[in-house]
Amino acid sequence: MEQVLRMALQAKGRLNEGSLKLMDEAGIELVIGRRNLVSPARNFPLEVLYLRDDDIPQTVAYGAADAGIVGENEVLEKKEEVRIVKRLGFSKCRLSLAIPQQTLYEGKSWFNGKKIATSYPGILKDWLNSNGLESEIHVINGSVEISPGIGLSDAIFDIVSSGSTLVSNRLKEVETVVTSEAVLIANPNLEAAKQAVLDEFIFRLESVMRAEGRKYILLNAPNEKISEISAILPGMKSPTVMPLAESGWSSVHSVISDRDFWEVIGQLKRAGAEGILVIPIEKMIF
Ligand code: PRT
Ligand code: ZN
Repeated sequence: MEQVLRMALQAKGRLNEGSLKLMDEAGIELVIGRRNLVSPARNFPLEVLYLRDDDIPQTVAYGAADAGIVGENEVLEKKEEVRIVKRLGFSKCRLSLAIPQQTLYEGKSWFNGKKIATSYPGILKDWLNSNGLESEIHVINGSVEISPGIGLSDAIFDIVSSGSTLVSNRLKEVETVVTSEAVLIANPNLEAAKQAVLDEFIFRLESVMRAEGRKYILLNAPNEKISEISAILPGMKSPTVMPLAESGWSSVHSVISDRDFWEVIGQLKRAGAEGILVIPIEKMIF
């Protein structure tokens, strides 16, 4: 019998939408809505268990779920025995130390003897130790950013994304301790059949992620210009070249990345390319 892989996802919050989008892009159709604790998939040997993000590392470490999607910050904080199998590129943020804007900051030793409010005492403690600093850690869950303003702490250690929460609380970021993004984690001792399901899931994710930021390009070129044009196009291998009905002309197909898109288009035009067509790519399978 085929093994069902149990995947823990955040029930609601910042990771939920991105996690469900990945399921969708991997072609996995979940049977029931997210209100239920468990949703089986209709067309893939997987079921989703909806949890609070804080509980995902432990659930995966204990094997109550086989895999999960969670912020790397939670994995680092909880120190549970899980494997990070893939970085997923969304929900990017950093864990930083911030102090009141008007305060003079001359380096890490500022934190000696200070009181720091955080929901991430584990990561903070490690950072303080590795820098030989001694501070008082005040653990609070939620609204960490208001604590210096109300006199509860001298500094905070919290998640920063755009930085606007810090600004509106008159704080400044002075040290970035770790960066984080959503990661796919797995139990370190998965049985082979479940590992095979996980591998297929990862293969599908990679096909989608590889396609992001790339475009398919088609253009027409006189035959004598094809080698020059091929040299401009990086592509997966060498470009596909097909003869056009009009003699002496060919159609050239390749893949280009968004990053150097306009530069490449300019070079192609100067090299004699015409009728350039650019189309989005959904998936790339190698
Ligand atoms: O209910 P549950 O426990 O599941 O959710 P939660 O409330 O604990 O977590 P949630 O949904 O807020 O965040 C889940 C994960 O998203 C985090 O663990 C991070 O990995 C990631 N993430 C990415 C963020 C942010 N960006 C973020 N900006 N998590 C929180 N924030 C908060 C931060 O705490 C601060 O209050 O947003 C504020 C800062 O944002 P900026 O843009 O103003 O800098
Ligand atoms: Zn949480």
